[in-house]
Amino acid sequence: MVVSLSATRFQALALREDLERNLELLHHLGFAGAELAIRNPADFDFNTVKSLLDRNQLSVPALGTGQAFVEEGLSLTGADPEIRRQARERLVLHLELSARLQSYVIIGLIRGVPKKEEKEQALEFLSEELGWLCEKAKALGSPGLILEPLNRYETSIINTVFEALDLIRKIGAANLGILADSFHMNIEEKNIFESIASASGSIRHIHLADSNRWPPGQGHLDFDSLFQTLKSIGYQGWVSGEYLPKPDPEQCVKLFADFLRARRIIS
Ligand code: LER
Ligand code: MN
Repeated sequence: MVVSLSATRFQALALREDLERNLELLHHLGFAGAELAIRNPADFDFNTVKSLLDRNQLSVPALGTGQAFVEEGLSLTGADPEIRRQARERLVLHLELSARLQSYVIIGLIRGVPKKEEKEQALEFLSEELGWLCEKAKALGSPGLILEPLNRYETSIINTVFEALDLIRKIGAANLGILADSFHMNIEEKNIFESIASASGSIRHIHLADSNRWPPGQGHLDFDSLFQTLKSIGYQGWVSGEYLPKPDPEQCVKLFADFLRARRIIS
């Protein structure tokens, strides 16, 4: 499950703020990991967070970074070089933390939301910044970065798995992969399963939400075919719940745990 360490305007987050209580809930329900959404790693004491994770036997597969854009406007493609510099600097803090926790660093909304006429330039900035960050990740001992295609209502660049693959090939860094989110894919992909299969070597992490961004099982996405596809490509990574707190924050996590348990994804 994705867990935010602080309050945020980003809505598709069932669990936020009370980290101690949220991690206990996840442990109690049988989850093996907590994906941490962190606006600024400098705001948290590593040892405190790590001891809560250890106490609840939770790994951290990935770190979310989008709140730095949503709350502060930091963007890798901002027209202002100072904004790009601050975004890069912030992501270095995420990379340092990711090296300590052995998690991927997510490139979602931190890539920014360029206007139509800025798109071409923005893709050049993104390519340059990601190339630099991938080198930095390697030097720091981080597992690397994962680029998340987001639907067209959230950003104007990298909406599909193919566009992500294309950029990754151009950058040519082995430690840059894809985070595939079922909610975004349902809006943008011609065929979710074919897209996943075509990017099999690059898919490093999965976000699960149903068609309406409620927990899996509460909409009309075909998750059994999705899991079958992941199995067929030999996917060894995590699947992480990122959805709206519906019907309410605790109930939706319980529903998701039952959904995963029925498919033997958690025990
Ligand atoms: C985040 O993982 C996500 O899916 C987006 O909608 C916002 O970054
Ligand atoms: Mn997502």
